[in-house]
Amino acid sequence: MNHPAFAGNTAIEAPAWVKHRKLIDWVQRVAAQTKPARVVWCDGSQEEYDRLCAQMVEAGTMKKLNPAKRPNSYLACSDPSDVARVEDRTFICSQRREDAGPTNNWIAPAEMRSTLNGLFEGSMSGRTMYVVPFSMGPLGSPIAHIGVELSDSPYVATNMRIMTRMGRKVYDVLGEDGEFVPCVHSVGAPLATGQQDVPWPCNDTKYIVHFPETREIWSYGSGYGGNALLGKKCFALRIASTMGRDEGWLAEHMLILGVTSPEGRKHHVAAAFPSACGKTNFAMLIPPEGMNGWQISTIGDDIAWIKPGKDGRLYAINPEAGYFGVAPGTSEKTNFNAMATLKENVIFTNVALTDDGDVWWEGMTDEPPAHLIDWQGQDWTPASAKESGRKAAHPNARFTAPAAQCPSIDADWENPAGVPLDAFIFGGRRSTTVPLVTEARNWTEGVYMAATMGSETTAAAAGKQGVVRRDPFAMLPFCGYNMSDYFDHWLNTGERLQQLGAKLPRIFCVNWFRKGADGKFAWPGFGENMRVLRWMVGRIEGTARGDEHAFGVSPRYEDIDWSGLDFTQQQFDEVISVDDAAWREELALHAELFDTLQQGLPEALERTRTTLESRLAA
Ligand code: SAT
Ligand code: MN
Repeated sequence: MNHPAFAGNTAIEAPAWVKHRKLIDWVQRVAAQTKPARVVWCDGSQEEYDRLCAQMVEAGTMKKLNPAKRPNSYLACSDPSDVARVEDRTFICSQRREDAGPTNNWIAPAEMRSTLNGLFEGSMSGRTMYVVPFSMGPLGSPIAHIGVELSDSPYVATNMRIMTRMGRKVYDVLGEDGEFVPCVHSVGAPLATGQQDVPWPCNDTKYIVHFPETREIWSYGSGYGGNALLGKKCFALRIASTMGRDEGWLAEHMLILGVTSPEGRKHHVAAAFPSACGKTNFAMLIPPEGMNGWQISTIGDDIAWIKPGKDGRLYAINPEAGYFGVAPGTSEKTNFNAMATLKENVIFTNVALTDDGDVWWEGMTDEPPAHLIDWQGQDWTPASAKESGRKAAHPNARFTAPAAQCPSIDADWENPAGVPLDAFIFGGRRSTTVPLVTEARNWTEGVYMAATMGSETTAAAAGKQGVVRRDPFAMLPFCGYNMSDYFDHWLNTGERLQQLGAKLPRIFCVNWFRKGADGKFAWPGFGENMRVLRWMVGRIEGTARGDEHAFGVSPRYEDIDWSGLDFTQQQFDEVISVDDAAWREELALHAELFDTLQQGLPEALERTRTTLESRLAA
């Protein structure tokens, strides 16, 4: 075929710059099975990116946005059925069921391989298979790891170029026999000769499959986000968490930020919140009025790889190179830095298109535009929305943007050694019960807090929204092995570091989402979260005080810096109070969780639960 979109290295034969025999053999094997019409070996160049985008514009997958408004940016709208991660179709296929544990879907590897063999047979017919080499983490960093994704989706190839270090340079690191995680992805929509393609091919049958022992990923049927960009949740969390368990490090669903005091003292914090609970906003926080001189710098917004250094401290890198953030609710007010990051070179997915060729989503501006094309291609007006309740953007609409474009990006964000962590923060979305902030008394109680975290579900995963589910460490959908073993790994990591005489990061639990009797959020959140962060810094430095209660230490009203904010003691009580009756119920729910996780559950956690219960009774 002579189409310019297929220029470049389109033979199954590898280009000269690929010297890794096993990789080439694997590509040829997968091509023989999936039968693509052609194979493109991605080099990661701008020219290649532009070519693939142009091809998608022609195919109707993307629209090019008005270059005067949003240079070099695109809008992709997915099939209405393919808008979020599919947790019930996500599998951890370890040899032994116990190694996947009760929180993961498990199918025996042999059985799953036979299913996948059927599905992938000819699944790329009529399509192009892209060979996408990528590094999670700065190229060549001792904390980084390499993957190669074979995908029949140009949307995947282009998004991977933003989200990871993708392209030819990766082969230089790989050399002739370097290690990589093989990732195979097909949208599962083979094209017969002469058949007209659809803008967003996908399949009702979906399988997101991980083989932890052989460190392989196979994904079928979805073209969306975490289902298809396999470097992200599949590799950087599910497979990497297993690697971390085996090799003594941590792969976490955490943002990483630096916080610098007016005096210039800098600390680093990693924070775990479930999907669509504000990790990106927190990572890019701008301190509010009255807290001038404090500064937040962004290292990562979703995933942290954390390895112990020789000094016994924990060092974190962001394995990603871009942000795949939730668009709705993002505005100059809620996240100024994100809006600045989105000025150019962005792929938007499932947001609305304005009449002048730009994008819009709910919450971007106070006043919606008078007319839009919504994410499903329909005319949309504020009046029609009122009538039908239809959103202009899908609630899980996303932007894919290069991290380097973020104005608050930390000078050390690509430091191959990572940044030393001073604190971990864990937080869920809870309208009741959990106080604004609590510091754990010690590592074990902190691990307990993280393990028992609950959160109300969001649009980031398919399924019902707003129900509280336990989401240990915000890792429930992302832990690649038995959750109880994962808790054990955390407890052991703490113990090992303590034996080295290292100062462990402090552990805090936060909840920005408490609601008042009126059903409205009782805490202003966003930039005001700086006040909580400042208290944490005080705790790290040994200067901030608090009140000890059954679960740990929380600030009193006078322990928080309120300058520039009108927030009364009474309002504060509403977000910080610990209701004994509610907590007795909460502890009963923890017990239920522990029942499910019984097999291999560290005894220290059950012991902590009993201790908390008796403290509460006292
Ligand atoms: O779809 S993703 O997994 O990439 C985003 C998320 O759920 O956090
Ligand atoms: Mn996430």
